[in-house]
Amino acid sequence: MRRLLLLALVSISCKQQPPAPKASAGPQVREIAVTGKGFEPARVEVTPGQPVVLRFTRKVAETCADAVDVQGDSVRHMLPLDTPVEVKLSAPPSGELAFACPMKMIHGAVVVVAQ
Ligand SMILES: [Cu+2]
Repeated sequence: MRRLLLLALVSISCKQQPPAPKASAGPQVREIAVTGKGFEPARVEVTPGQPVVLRFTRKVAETCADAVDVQGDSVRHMLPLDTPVEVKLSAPPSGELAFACPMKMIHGAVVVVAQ
């Protein structure tokens, strides 16, 4: 009984602490396909201030999204058919980062969500 009570107290005190940043956690990888509908998903959620990898894979030949521009990244990333392309970035403290095809007709966003 005493041990159960102790466990309960430990779990309560753990919940009251602010979430500690996971130092050992790798980047947040988000898979994004380019299909006939555009980017899928068109919105991905990430944790503030953490490294992010957007892994784009173009799955259709007929699309104007054969490359992607990501806000805050000066490099245009070509998207060869069926080839995963990783775009590394750091999530801002809040807000969104837009991404789009070079003509800005097909777009999406990385949305920062506080945990
Ligand atoms: Cu386009």
